[in-house]
Amino acid sequence: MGDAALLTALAGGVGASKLLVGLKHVLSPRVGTAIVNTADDEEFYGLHVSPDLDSVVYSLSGLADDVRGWGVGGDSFNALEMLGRLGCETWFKLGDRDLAVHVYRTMRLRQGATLTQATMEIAGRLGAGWQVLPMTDDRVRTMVSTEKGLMPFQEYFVKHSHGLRFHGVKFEGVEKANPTKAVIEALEKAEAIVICPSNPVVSIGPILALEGVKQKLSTAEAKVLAVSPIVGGRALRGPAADMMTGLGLDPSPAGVASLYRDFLDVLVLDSVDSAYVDEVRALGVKPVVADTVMNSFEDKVRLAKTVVRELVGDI
Ligand code: FO1
Repeated sequence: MGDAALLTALAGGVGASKLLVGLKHVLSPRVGTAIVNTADDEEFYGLHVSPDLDSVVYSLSGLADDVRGWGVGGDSFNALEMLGRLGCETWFKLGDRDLAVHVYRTMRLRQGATLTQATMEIAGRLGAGWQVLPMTDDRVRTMVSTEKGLMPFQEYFVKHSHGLRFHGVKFEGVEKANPTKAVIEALEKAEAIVICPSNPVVSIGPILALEGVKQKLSTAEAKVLAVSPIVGGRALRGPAADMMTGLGLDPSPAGVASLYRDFLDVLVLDSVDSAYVDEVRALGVKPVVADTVMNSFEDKVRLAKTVVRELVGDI
């Protein structure tokens, strides 16, 4: 890969962040780009919260809480406790340091900065070391249809612990939203494209739903590789498998490959799913079997090495 290390990754939050930490390490000192889902963004206490952008930035900066996977490691929750005493709902656990980032982002947006500018400032100042790009500067909102009606993603995911029956999903505002110029450029100039092991429906889905993104992926000269977020019929975290089933897809690497088949060259699937290699190959996608569960830093680096080797040969 050239000096500019033009690897572009499509990312959601927690699952993506783990692989990105490995990729950053393997590609260092070259700098990659992460295009991140913002359809999970929500407003709390008047502040613009971007959970996936923050999970990616905190992880790349070495600030993430490794156990929870979201928020800042070792954070305190004094402000949240006080907000509770003031009668506010506190089901979304915003830590004190995390809150400072939301204050900064909201301040910059009110000053007229775009979400892209605010994110580049936050990522730069916290030391992410990679280019982190929101998928759009426009507002797109994931709304989940459940037995209790339609609700914003964070309400479904956190307040109801993704325990409600999933009927479907829509990305409000996506028809009018555009990927940013920086996003299009990162896809056009990429020498390799990675789709991180994030929920294909609600994390990668909104990025792919933006006008022009799928077309850029299918016409890209760069190889496109995805890591399956489904292992042994289940998502490692969150409701990806239930959502795939709800949408009539097989919750398996083959289901993931069929969702991405229009532009996907390679799918990395876990060793426990090696029985799916023929089905994946039949979809025109090259299967690569590896250990994809990332618990330790070594796991993240090992998987990242497999990914980079597949994309660009020996490193
Ligand atoms: N996820 C939870 O399951 N519970 C929380 O209380 C929670 C708080 C939170 C605060 C800041 C942040 O950036 C992320 C947070 N997340 C929390 C994660 C987030 O809801 C999801 O991981 C993503 O939106 C799904 O990709």
